[in-house]
Amino acid sequence: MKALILVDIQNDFIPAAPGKPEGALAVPGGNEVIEVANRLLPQYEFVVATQDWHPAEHKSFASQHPGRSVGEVVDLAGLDQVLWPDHCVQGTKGAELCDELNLSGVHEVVRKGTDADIDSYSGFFDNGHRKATGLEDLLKQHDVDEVHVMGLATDYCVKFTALDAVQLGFKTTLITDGCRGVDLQPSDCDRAVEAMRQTGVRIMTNITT
Ligand code: VGL
Ligand code: ZN
Repeated sequence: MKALILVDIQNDFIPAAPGKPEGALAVPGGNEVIEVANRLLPQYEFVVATQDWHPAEHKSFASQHPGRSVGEVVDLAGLDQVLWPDHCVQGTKGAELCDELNLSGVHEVVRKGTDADIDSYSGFFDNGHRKATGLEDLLKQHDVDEVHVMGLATDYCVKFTALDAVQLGFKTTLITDGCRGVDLQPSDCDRAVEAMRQTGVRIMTNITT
């Protein structure tokens, strides 16, 4: 079976709009993926949304590293860690999946990044591949052998979710028009798509399934 994975379509990744505050880690054009998701999700028998879900003192937050600022890289659990603004804090409005997302078409939500001491870009594992989130088991329970991946952000959580999906043996497609990225460095998103392609992710735009 084929599943759609919606990566981190949460308020904190969405730019300001009339009547809506800017998300804490707003991804340029992030709002534009919502209509793509809503158009596609009725076409899948199984839809999973991932949710970045950090404790308030998460070590990926620059605020937890005195003297450091957003965008700097530190060592965390032996891994390079980009420091982010506080975002997707458990229980906050910013951590909620976007209101405009048609949640009635989402069958399961998988939370990640819950351990304060390690980040989790992938929907499957933390960045050290130490603990699984349960997404792989969930997909296998539903006899999923193929996943289509879209959401935020192309160069972080979408990328690592798609790479892990391939590594776990799922036939994996990236829906590029359903993704937007951070581009902390110019072309990060282009490089992320290329890395996915080279690993075996099928790259598709304007998918109609
Ligand atoms: C993400 C940075 C930090 C993402 C999550 O969803 O791509 N990026 N946390
Ligand atoms: Zn995060």
